[in-house]
Amino acid sequence: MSTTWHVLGAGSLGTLWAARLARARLPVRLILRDHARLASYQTGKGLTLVEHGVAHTYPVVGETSDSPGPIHRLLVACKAYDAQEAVAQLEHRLAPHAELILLQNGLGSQDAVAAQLPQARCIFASSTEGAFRESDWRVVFAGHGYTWLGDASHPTPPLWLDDLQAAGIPHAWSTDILTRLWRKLALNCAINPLTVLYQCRNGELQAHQCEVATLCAELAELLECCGQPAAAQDLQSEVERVIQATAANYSSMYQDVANARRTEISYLLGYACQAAARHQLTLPHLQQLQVRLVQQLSARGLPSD
Ligand code: NAD
Ligand code: KPL
Repeated sequence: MSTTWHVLGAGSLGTLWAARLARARLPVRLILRDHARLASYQTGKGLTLVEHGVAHTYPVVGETSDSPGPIHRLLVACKAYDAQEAVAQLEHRLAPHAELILLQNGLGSQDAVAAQLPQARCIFASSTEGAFRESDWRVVFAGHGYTWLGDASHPTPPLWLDDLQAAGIPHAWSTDILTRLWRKLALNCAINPLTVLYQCRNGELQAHQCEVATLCAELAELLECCGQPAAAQDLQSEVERVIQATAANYSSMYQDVANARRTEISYLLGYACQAAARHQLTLPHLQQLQVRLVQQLSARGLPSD
């Protein structure tokens, strides 16, 4: 019998993963915020995944953090700013050598969770898959992509990658997961804040090529300084390629702001600016970008952390 996958967070990515694991008949349990959410979930038939316009519902068992039973494998699928608290609520249930898979975007939350649980194995993930919640318990698989998983302190891949294979979750084990996360962070810093400030789709940043290039140069300097030279390589051309390839899309940060949701700024641009400060690196355009973004968020009544 395979180890049960506990999935923390019934949002977009949590549902996408839980539904595919359940589809492969792997044991999955979904951890919901509280008893009210659990009661609401239990009035339905399970989690619905819409893929290529076709909906399928999977009867995944729901629970809360105070349900009984140990957790051996936990997929943490909440936002970066919720990760520490969400994991703390489950600490009493974690088996001594539990494994956690951290799906959070950006950097900072993964190290915080790993420091909180020195006994556990924390595997970091970086995903290019895209999903959004159409309604409660119903998620649309919007963009097929790939998930890289890795453990910066332990290069051996876990055996459960076979479960991901069985579930049709495209993935690869990465021995340089931090480089991947830094690279993604740099891409997100060069694109997402500008889409919020100019209120535009990714493609419209082609009209701000100089600003994007200046930010890429500063981000590359930061990556070099942080010991991530591979993540700095050809950054500008990749940012331009992503802007072109996703021209019609609104960035995730744009969507968060448009829907009056808290952003993950502290784990993206905020993390980059803090790292620059730690290295006494002056990156005027990046720092100015953070000031402008914080002003914009505050003006909209959104948290700026
Ligand atoms: P989401 O907001 O859709 O889902 C997060 C869920 O976690 C919510 O349902 C929330 O209620 C739940 N949650 C928070 N705290 C909890 C707690 N203590 N107990 C139980 N549930 C709790 O977020 P998402 O879009 O799935 O994103 C999750 C992470 O994945 C983010 O860091 C995001 O940047 C990253 N990511 C998302 C996508 C995507 O397409 N959605 C793609 C790549 C990366
Ligand atoms: O990851 C993205 C996002 O919107 O968060 C892209 C498409 C790369 C834009 O930064």
